[in-house]
Amino acid sequence: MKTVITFGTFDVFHVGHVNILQRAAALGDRLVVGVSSDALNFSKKGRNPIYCEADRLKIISVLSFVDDVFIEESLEKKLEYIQHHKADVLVMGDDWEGKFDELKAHCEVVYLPRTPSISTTEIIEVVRQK
Ligand code: C2G
Repeated sequence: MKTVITFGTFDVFHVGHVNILQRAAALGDRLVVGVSSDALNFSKKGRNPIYCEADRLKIISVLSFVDDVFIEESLEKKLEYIQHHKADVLVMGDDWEGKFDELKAHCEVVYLPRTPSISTTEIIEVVRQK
């Protein structure tokens, strides 16, 4: 049983999120997703997410290719989460390329290319302008 773990805020859920989660799931038998807490998102992006952590967690948890979800409280706790969930592979989007290479001592680390031309930030901008 190969377990894959990935992380993200997944705010205003869109097809780029679907694509990376599907590709992550295809790398193993079981996909576990850490969803950033509202506080972690604020510290990373300097704004509150549109959807609160409970709603973002619920959306990810009902996806057919996701097996388990949890709230990610801190970027520094990646190793703890990997060990707790017995993950064999860490998947991150390539906007994080190189950032988690030190974890290669504990599991496989794979950076997947982002889906072009879609982001939560751009969706928020477009909706604001209407
Ligand atoms: N993503 C993607 N293509 C897009 C947009 C996002 O592949 N067009 C991917 C990102 O690369 C990331 C995942 O979708 O792997 C979630 O994206 P975000 O919600 O923006 O995640 P982020 O806030 O970067 O949180 O511990 C790390 C963080 O929790 C990652």
